[in-house]
Order: sequence, then C-alpha cells, then structure tokens
Amino acid sequence: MRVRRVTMREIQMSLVTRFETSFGSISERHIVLLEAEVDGTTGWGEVVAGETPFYSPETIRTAWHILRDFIWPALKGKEFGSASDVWCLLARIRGHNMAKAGLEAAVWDAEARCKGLPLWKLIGGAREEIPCGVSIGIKPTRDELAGAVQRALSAGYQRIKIKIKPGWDVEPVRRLREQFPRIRLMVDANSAYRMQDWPLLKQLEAFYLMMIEQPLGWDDLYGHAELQRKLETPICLDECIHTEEQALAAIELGACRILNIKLGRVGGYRVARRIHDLCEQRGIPVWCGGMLESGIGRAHNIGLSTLPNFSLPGDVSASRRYWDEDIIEPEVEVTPQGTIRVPTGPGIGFAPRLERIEQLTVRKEILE
Ligand code: SMG
Ligand code: MG
Repeated sequence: MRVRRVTMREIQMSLVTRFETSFGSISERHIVLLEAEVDGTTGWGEVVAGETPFYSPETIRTAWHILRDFIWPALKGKEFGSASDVWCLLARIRGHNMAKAGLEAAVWDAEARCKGLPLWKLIGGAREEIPCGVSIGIKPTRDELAGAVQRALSAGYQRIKIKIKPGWDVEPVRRLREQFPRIRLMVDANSAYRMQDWPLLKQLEAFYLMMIEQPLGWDDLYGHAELQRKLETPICLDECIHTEEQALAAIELGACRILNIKLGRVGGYRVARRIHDLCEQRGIPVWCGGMLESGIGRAHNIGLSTLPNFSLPGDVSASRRYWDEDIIEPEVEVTPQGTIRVPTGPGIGFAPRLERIEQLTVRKEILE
C-alpha cells in the first residue's frame, strides 16, 4: 500500500446545544477531516483535537502543522503492508497522537474498502450492535440537568454520564439519584480536582456511581493510584492514557479499574487495540470515549467499539444529539434499546457527504 495524496479540510459546524465541561464551554466546532487516497481507494479520518489546548495539548492548528510538515513527509512515497504499519512509519514523531490517529484511521478505512470488508471486521471486531451512553454537560440548573437526563433515558441510552466540577458535583448527583434511583450513572471531572479534594469525591460514593472519570490531573497517574485506594467506586482514566506503556503503568499502580479508550488520544487503531488487549488480559473493562465528533469520527468510534472488551456503553451517541445535519449518509441512529447497529458496508460503512463537507469547509490543503 502507498498513500498517494491527502486532502486536509477544516470544517466548521454548530452544535445543537452548547456543551460545558470543567475546562470550558463550546457551541461551535472546528474539525479537521482527512481524505486519503491509498492506491486506488479513498479513506476518511477525523482529527479529534479541539480548538483549544484545554483537554489535551493538541489543537486543530498543531495537528494541521504536524500533518503537513512531519506526518506527510514521513509517509510520502512509503510502501507498507497494512494500515497497522502507519504507526511505525510515524514513530519518530513524538506525541501528536490525534494528528497521527486521523491519518491512520483514514488509511484503515481505505484498506477495508479496498478489501471489500467492513472496517470493524478488519480490526477484529465481534459485535453487531454496540451499547450506547450519553455525556451530558454542566447545566445552569439542576432542573435543566434532570430534564436532559430524562430526555436521554427516553431516547433509550443505557447509561448517563454527567460532567462535574467543583461547585457542581455532590448536589446535582444527589438530585439525579433521588429522581432516577436505578439508572446507570457516572461522572466525568476532566481533571478538575486535586488530591486534597478526596473527602468530597468520597461523598459521591453514597450515590453508587458506575465510575468516576478522570478526577485528578491530566498527567497524574500516581495521584489516581492514591485516590483509588481511598475510594470504592472505580476510577476510569481518560486524559492520562496516551500510550500502551501508560495503560500498563496505570493498571500496575492501581490507578484505575476501568479505561476510556479514544482513538485520537492513543494515536489510532494499532495502539487502541493493544491497550484493549492488555486491559482484557488484566480484567479491566474498557469503553469508547467521544470527542464531539462529526459523523466520520463517530463512524470510527462505532467500529472500535465492536472489539470484545468494549463491554461498557461508550460515549458514542446519535448524530442528532450533536448536529442538525451530519456529514455522513445515513446518519448515526440509536435504537430505542440504546444501541447502534453496526453498519455492514465496506470501510467505515457510512458515506461522507462530499457536497456538504465542501460547504462547511473553511480551510483546505492538498498534500501530494
Ligand atoms: O462525543 O459524546 C461526545 C462527548 C463525550 O464527554 C465527552 N467527551 O472527557 O470524555 C470527555 C469529553 C471530552 C470532550 S469535551 C469537549
Ligand atoms: Mg472524559
């Protein structure tokens, strides 16, 4: 295989509703899409970096720069056997996992299309339907939060995750537990707490949460290990895990009992699968995280979620939760049972709507 050409596009899309986390609030997304021509086939990938370096150090602009000035030169003209080799060709470039993952994913899509296989089968997926959860942002009031949770439950979602931050934690969770005593509920702090806040996090244990996601610093494995020893509730790591080695360290240290895997954060399918396998061997369940993706990234998340150890509902939800109109055909839909049926067509199994993508494009560059 050889990547002949890559078209980078930055598209701009408005979210249906503003999404607020402990690190900020967003209503407009800028997303980098990659269209890779691999031999005679086209594959699509999405760079999940945000507009700001508040979730991770990467942003859409750093990704653009690294893709154009380092990733493309490292790949250009290179012959390789499978998409799984892309990671090795990029090994000299440290970090920038989201930029790498976007291109790697596009090559996987192309390889699967070329072989006439669904991508999820090519990566070893084993599920025809995936369980879905939702992530609900911080709301102005507890009533609005309860309303959002009720709507998500009515739509069928199997588990509810709410975002928390200091000042928006114990009381909103208490309120939800009063109204919804039996739902599968979890919280995500996006690194908003410090070790000394542990008594407050301990109070959350009264509400039998499925897990607490990333309470402490984005690079603080040691702190999470110390915190996990104080808590009965499983800690799930997100921001902390960028490599297979970090996943191993987290497991060995006892820093988490569950892992959120995101393709972008770990640099693509190759590493995501290795982390998945490691967790499976160690009895750590995993689930697929979300980055407010467009349909392209969402389609890849569906594929990844078919691997056997993705046993918990992920943040993989319907297109319409985020967009009035998505950029793929058909849109991603969630069944009343809170699942997504995995597509059976080749590659990611959804068709990019080129005309709409062109309309939304604010920047474009062709690498060849
Ligand atoms: O795509 O449904 C989605 C969003 C899921 O909460 C979500 N993602 O920390 O897990 C997380 C956040 C990161 C993105 S917040 C802009
Ligand atoms: Mg998270």
